[in-house]
Amino acid sequence: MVSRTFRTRAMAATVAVLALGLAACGSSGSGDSSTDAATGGGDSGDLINVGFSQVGAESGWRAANTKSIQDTLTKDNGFDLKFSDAQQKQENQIQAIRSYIAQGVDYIAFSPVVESGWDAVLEEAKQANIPVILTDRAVDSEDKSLYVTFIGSDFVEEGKRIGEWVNDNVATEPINVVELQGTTGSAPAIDRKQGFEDATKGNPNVKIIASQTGNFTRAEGKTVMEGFLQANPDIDLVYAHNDDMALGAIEAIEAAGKKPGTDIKIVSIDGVKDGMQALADGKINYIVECNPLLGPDLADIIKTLHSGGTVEPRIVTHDDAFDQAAAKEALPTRQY
Ligand code: GYE
Repeated sequence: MVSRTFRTRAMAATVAVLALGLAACGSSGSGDSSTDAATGGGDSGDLINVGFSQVGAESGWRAANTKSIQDTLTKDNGFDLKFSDAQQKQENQIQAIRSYIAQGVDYIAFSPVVESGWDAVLEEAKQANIPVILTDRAVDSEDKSLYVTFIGSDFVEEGKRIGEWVNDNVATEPINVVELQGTTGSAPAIDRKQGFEDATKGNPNVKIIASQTGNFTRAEGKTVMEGFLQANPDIDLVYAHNDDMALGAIEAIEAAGKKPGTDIKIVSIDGVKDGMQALADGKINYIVECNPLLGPDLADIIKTLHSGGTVEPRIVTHDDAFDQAAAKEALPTRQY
């Protein structure tokens, strides 16, 4: 399959990058937008100019994703990366994309904070003949010619896998579920909700009694969970759309004098280190992974396009899933 080809090639690219990285130990920090602005692209020679607009720094997943992109799209690997953090605001992303268009970069890549409202700026990129690559999150534009490809996980599938695990392992008797949703309007929040509902709608034991956004952050996950606990004395399971909100929920549950993972079960998505540690510690019950290491695949896609090749319009990354025993086993060699 396409995704496997990319993974294999991406792994080869990673090895090459690592080797180069060792040789060029301490070379200039890519991704620092002020450094890039100062150098102005005038010294970039044959480097491929890429503008990347990141969602923000809302979670452990995002930190790992940013690191993967900055560690891979380096000068040593043939890239001049301009990187900006939109602080979870769509207007900041639109502004960053417009500035990349004005600078005449070769490629624009971005992870759209929400699904809607991108057509105008993507049309501007198209008019400027700058190919756009969506990483991690989708847009809902009808016009598929506005971007070359979308690389990232299948979020509906992630929610479905959580729902199936809940059906088999917890909802064998009636349960009250509270849901901590991701950022309102974002692809992973919409799709993970959908996938879970698809998997559990045929199970009369699953009752979702409350559902609210925690914006993918630990702090908001905690606050929303505190509200859920106050309003509902009888919660059996928390479905968190990411690990950070699950970790916030753990704090709220412990503060309320209950035992997370036992009195109230928790399932979440991502598989970042802190989440996996909580899973190994028995405070989370099941995690479906969402792989944030998209840098090597992104580099591979851009190099393919740059040498005149074509890529598939949708590239799905591979995700694992972990119960408590599997988390204990995986933790020592976990990369993020
Ligand atoms: O699950 C969450 C992050 O878009 C897949 O965004 C990503 C999600 C990830 O904030 O932790």
